[in-house]
Amino acid sequence: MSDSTSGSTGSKGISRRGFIAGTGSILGVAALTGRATAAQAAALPTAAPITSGAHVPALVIGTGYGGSVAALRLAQAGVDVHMIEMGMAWDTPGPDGKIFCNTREPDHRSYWLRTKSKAPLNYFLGFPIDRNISRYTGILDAEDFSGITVYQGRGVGGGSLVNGGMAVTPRRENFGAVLPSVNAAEMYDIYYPRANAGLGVNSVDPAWFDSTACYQYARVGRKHAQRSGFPFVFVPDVYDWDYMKQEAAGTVTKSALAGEILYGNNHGKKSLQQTYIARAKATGRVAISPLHKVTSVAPAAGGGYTVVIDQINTNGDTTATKTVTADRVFFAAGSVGTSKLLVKLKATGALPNLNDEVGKGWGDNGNVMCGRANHMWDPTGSLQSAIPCSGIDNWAAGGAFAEVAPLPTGIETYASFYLSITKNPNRAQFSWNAATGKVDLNWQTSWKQPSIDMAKTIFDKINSKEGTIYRTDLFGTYKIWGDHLTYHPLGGAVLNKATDNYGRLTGHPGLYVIDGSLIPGNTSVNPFVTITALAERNIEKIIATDL
Ligand code: FAE
Repeated sequence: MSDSTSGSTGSKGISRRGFIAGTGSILGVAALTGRATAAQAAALPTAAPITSGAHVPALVIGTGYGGSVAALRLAQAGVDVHMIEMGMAWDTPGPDGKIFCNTREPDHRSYWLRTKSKAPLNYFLGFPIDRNISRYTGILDAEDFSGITVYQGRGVGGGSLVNGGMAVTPRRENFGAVLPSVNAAEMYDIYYPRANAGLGVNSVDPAWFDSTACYQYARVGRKHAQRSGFPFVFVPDVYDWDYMKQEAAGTVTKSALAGEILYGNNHGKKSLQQTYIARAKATGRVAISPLHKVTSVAPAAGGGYTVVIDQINTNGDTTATKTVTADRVFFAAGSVGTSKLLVKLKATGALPNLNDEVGKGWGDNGNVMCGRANHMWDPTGSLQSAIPCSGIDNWAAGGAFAEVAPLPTGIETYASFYLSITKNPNRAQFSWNAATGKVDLNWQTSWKQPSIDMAKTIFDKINSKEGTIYRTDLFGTYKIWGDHLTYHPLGGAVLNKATDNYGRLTGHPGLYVIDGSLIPGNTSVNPFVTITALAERNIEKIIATDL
């Protein structure tokens, strides 16, 4: 399939019957939790990149969770879709035979257009650990704003390529604060189950967890949490736990047990490439153009939208600029990508009717990191699975949910490491800077203080009980808190504010937001299941009523 113009059913041709048929297949495939292998996914039909002058019924900007859900469901309803992705396809092994590099040996594949790595945990024993790399369109973008570095996945699959796969549905009693305008009963009865099935979410076998060396760090985390009276919870994941068992048994190539996570997993993890995107490609109606970056969307003279796209090479240079038209455009470039585009397009007059909510309501999901120094008799293990599987839930009492995170260094560190998600109330705004021609974000590092205070409700108590201290060597010299970053950007085009209650952008019919920018800054847990479930809800309504 080329640029999707060939399909017999344009977006305007969707009938109610076609939609119902599409829904039937949705329900059918939602029952599947198996995954395609990377090789199988790559073998599915791929399209030539989009050509200048093409007309597409539906153009999706970005291939993360929101974009993949939109593409699959539109295609199942008979709409031809073209997905535009600024990152690489990540379907071809490098000279070492692997598609992705591991966290211990980051090479050019690790970072998006950087000449030095920028690891989230960037010191060890007080020494900096970042290393020089050659500039390349690598998989992890550490995007710097004035007060925060926002980590994001780049490539076909978006954040699913680099994340820990922790697939957490928020507690129902917290949902009202997460998405106040959304019917919780529908979400918990229909869309969260659909999202969990579509993503292939599953849980660690508790008996194996109790016996395997690679989760000793999490068992130490459990012991310390429980001795201080905190609820310890297992967290579901999209990693294939049977594969991990085989890794531990030494019968398959190691991935989670070889430090693969932040720069991609070569085996075991069900990224979107193995789930939603594989199924979208299998419809024959979805084409993807990697290394293509959308720079403009504006109303077209004859209806629909004119979309301007830069094709880039692996050095980040523009090699071609293409102009296409689309009947409908779905913004799925992630919270930062979508917000930056919309703020720029409103300010520069390309989309003048967007409302003043665009760019507002951005939060960091309250992310803050810290480590604790354990006693010598409490080792956390030299072999650590890179896939976290547990957390400490002190949300109700202290406003913090802490992942018990790995430090997969390959050596004994005597450290417990945590990524806390906290109820941080601060919200930032994106704005257009005409002088630099860039979009700024006004987050301030000091706005993390509420997150630190909430995380301390857990770790001060554990330290006091265990007679232990915070590590001061992981984020600098004598620095306890990793308060300079987030993995979980959310908001910037908030549901029912910048858009209607289903993601339709105000003022420009046919434009939709369908990613993490709809969520107002916090999900109380790791966000991608909620992003996926909300996208499932919204696309169902859009297909039923707009097409
Ligand atoms: P996202 O997945 O970011 O996809 C957006 C896509 O759009 C990307 O592929 C971009 O390259 C592309 N793009 C951006 N701008 C353009 C443009 N102008 N033109 C073309 N393409 C563009 O968006 N969440 C969890 O729930 N559990 C976890 O365990 C977890 N761990 C994480 C670990 C790390 C290191 C990171 C970075 C994130 C983690 N997350 C986790 C967050 C999660 O990956 C994130 O919330 C989702 O990926 C966001 O999904 P979206 O669909 O909003």
